Amino acid sequence: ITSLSSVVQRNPSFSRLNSDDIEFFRSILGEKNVVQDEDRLLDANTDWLRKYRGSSKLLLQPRSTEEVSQILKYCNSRDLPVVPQGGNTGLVGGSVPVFDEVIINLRLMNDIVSFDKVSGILVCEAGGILENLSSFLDNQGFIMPLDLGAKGSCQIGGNVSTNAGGLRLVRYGSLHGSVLGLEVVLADGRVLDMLGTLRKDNTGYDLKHLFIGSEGTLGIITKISILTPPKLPAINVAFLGCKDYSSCQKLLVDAKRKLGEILSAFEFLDNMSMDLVLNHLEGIRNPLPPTMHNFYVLLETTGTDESYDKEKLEAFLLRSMEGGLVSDGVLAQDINQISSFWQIREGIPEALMKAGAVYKYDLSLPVEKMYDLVEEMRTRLGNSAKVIGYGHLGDGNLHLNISTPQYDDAVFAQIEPFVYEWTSNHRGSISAEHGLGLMKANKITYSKSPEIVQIMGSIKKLLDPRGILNPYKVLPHSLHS
Ligand code: FAD
Ligand code: S2G
Ligand code: ZN
Repeated sequence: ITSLSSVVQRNPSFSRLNSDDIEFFRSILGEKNVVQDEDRLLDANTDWLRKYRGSSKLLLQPRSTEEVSQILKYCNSRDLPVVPQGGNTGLVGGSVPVFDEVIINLRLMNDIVSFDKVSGILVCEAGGILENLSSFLDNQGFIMPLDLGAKGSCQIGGNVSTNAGGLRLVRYGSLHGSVLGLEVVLADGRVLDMLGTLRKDNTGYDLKHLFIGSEGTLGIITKISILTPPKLPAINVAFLGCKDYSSCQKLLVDAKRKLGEILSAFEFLDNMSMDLVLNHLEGIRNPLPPTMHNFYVLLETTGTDESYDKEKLEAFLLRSMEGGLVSDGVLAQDINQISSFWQIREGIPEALMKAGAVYKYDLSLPVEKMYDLVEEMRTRLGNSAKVIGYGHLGDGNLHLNISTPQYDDAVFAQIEPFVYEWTSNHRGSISAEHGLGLMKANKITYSKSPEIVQIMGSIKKLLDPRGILNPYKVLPHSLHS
């Protein structure tokens, strides 16, 4: 657990919670949704990585936009800072308090407001869990336009707030494209109704985009309207072995060209990632014979015609093997095999947690350069740490993870600022999809110019003048009021 006081000082203009506050919150939320229970607070104060822990004394669970509005109006007038929280699966310390901020969790706001079966437009409350929304849509013949390993816990409000990428961005694009509208409550309690369900609406500045990826610092997202793709019948998944990284990268270029519109996921992992999963997770085995493949690719296609897609994919795999890009591979024969392939890829974060301490770097980099950083880190760290590389190769997103038995400042000093400087020198992004949170609040200038960061600060000041929304996160501490 990072000692937070070393990272940032508590803002002296913020008030401390008192018994009148508790009475007020009880008067609008009722007793049971004003949570002061120690165990539940410990859980809500600690992030998924168990790396960050706040000291909040209060967790609020509103049931409606109106209640969120009343809470924020009151907190704003009292200078009480808050942390909006969804599934608490964030990986940059953004979803838990730094000090005693009031936690506002939207888990009770999980209604489906409407679903249009013709357009596929879903309007739902922000507390809907991604997996539950996916099952609701599955019965309607649609799918969510994103999928990630945290689907069982993350909320769609958290996904929008972090502009989550995930496993299918290569096919369905970013939430900036699929989110059509938002309802957001501002720090002073005003409710912004931007909940449009139109594909096209060019009337003025499209403000909803400010809130997508704002990580709880500009407003609390309470409703989302999102375009959901139709569920297609033909899903095929291949698990491939490659001898080197350049083969993975060339395979990606080929797949985009030869599989074209049916390609729906292209994930890669190195053999160290595979070893971690095999060593730390039960019941998972390598689908390929253990001859050393240095890299693995999980390739998925989704289309309308099973035999056509299978034929296209088999021809592609055969050509790739003949061309030496693929040294071995297996095409899933049924849904169980498909999920066993996905379990390997989606199990890596959990395997890393079981292996000990982990330093995570979620980077966008030019695909041809991406793995050079993993190799440079291995050279820098020698055998003081395990360095693995995996991620969404299809959209140029590397998950560089450095695993040690426990957190170690000497290792940390070898990693930062080197990783950020390397990324910046290669014109990459120091946060591809996880956001900046607390972990990278002071690192934003590795990927954004000071002028741009200043304008972000002005927008933050305009929307949250007292700075009560998720303080100490995203923007450099010098910019927080
Ligand atoms: P939380 O963690 O609760 O909060 C995240 C941020 O959003 C915080 O800053 C919080 O203040 C803010 N927030 C939450 N709800 C709201 C709201 N309603 N209004 C305003 N602000 C809000 N991320 C990816 O992008 N791609 C992946 O592939 C991916 N895989 C993952 C796999 C695992 C196993 C795990 C544990 C995490 C993974 N993540 C991934 C990270 C995480 O799941 C995402 O960032 C997710 O979008 C967070 O959703 P959440 O509901 O848990 O939000
Ligand atoms: C994933 C999870 C975070 C990590 O699995 O796609 O986003 O680096 C990641 O383990
Ligand atoms: Zn990811």
